[in-house]
Amino acid sequence: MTTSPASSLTPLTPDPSTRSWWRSAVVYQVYPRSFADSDGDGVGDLRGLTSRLGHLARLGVDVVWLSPIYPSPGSDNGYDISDYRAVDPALGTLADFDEMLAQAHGHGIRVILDLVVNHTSDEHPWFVESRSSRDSPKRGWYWWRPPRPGLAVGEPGAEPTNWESFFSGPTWTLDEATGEYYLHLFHAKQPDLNWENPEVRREVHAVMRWWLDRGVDGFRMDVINLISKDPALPDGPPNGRGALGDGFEHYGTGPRVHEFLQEMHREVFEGRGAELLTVGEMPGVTVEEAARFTDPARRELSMVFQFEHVSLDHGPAGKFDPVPLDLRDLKASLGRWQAGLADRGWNSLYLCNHDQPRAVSRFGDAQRWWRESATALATVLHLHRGTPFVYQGEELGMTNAPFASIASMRDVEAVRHHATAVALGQDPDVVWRGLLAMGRDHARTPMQWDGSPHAGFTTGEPWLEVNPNHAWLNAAAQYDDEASVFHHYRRLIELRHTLPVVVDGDFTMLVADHPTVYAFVRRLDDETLTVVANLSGAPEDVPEEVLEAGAGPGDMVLANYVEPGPTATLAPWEARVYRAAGAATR
Ligand code: TEU
Repeated sequence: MTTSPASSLTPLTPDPSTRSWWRSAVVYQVYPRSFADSDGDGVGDLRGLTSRLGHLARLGVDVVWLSPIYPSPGSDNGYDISDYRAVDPALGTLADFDEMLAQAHGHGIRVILDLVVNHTSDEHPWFVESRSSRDSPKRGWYWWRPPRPGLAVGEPGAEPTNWESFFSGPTWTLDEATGEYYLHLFHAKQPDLNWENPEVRREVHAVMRWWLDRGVDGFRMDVINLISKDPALPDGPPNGRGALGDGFEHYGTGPRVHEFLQEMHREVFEGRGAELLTVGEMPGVTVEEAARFTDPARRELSMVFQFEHVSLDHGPAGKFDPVPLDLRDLKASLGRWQAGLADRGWNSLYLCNHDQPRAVSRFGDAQRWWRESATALATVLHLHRGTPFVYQGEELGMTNAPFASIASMRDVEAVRHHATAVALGQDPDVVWRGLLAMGRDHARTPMQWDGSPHAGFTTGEPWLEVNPNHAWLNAAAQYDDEASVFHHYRRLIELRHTLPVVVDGDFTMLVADHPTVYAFVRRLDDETLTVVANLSGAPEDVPEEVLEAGAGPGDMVLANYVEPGPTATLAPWEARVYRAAGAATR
């Protein structure tokens, strides 16, 4: 674990002059409203985060990514911003932010902010002015269009395109006062900014510089591959839900997105001395496109969040129609991304975040093999080539929550999906089961600090129910247990900070067709790291290919079982990491 005074946030790589520091970093995502509440209003805040920085320092993470902290009406829990240069009063003040930043830097932890600039809140002054009249100077800051030719304002199907929103329903809402529709790929309270307009780009750059001047170390950019739309706004293919269609090909990684990001790099990132961490969240991005976005020579982004591996268990009707995940599909997907960015670009590595169910519930066995599966999954993910992201509570093995009904969920995506699906005649029980498996609220239940009421998250009434299993599943219960999920994550992070092969080693997938064993080799010079994990609830033999590759003769540098079994077999959800230096084992 590396802690350094604020003044010397030195890169962690051996050769800081030529390498990007974030290649050896581990990022921890904080969802502020659910992390730690300091004033008893039931909502997490910045002072609460500051009071818990010691937890992050003990874990050994290098960067904190804060989900949005700006003023917001909260229609999408802060991903609908109404003022880019302030802190939401529910989360604190700019002074609280400055204090948190100084203390994080004091721990040697960098801070990146979530930048949501594909859209604003409809309560942002920019949109209020834009909607005020067709002649508003800010009319061109958003996407406004008249009804589809031949149809009257408000007539069904009069929306300018047939695109369906990520949050159900059309992506256009009629503004009665001006008789035009405005575009919102997400909620109607999240109007899309018009990035074709240079005034918009200039103001976004100014906002970014304002935070960087305050000491921020970079940004995670929300759906940044959606900012360039096909200006012709064509319809997409019908998607079977009424008159709606899939417009993704017309706004996903659109015609000018690389131009906009290279302009952002020139206008905001260059000439800042210390290298920034910039992470582009990119629904639907392909590995080929990601290589272009993250190729350092193109001066766009450090890395991207891709969605391929977290869409493998989506059924024919999408995310809320989950199907069992075949491990071979996961290995093929992650292996493809390892190969695709091996020589150009860089991977981010994640299994959960504020938009995904809890990893141990989704990919592991939270009932029978909770600790073993949480730590096995972490071992596999963290030893891939790329920058790992730990979502708050993942380091404790936090699980999905036992929500009783849609009434106990808060997420706009879930609430709208439930209403839309039931209105379309789908079986409410089936709809609910999909939400209970894949709803985003699972990741937003309050952080479980201890076994006290509300898990030590708040002294008030939490904004979202605390998972009852906090009674035993909490940070305090794990700090003194060296075999805990927390300490396994700490050891994984330590491994990344001490073994160059973890950061710079190549990647070779092994036994790609094995249905339950996940194994791969990392090699750097004459050093070999062999990772093997049994991602099932039944004992498995270690495949011969894996034994030969290095699972066995080398030193076992990490195991998730306190008493690892015999070399040739793996217990349920058992993971091991072997290191062989000197003559390559194969
Ligand atoms: O998420 C974009 C996104 O693709 C996810 O919302 C995902 O598609 C969604 O959960 C449906 O499966 C970003 C933020 O991470 C998310 O929290 C916001 O709701 C969204 O953008 C709009 O800002």
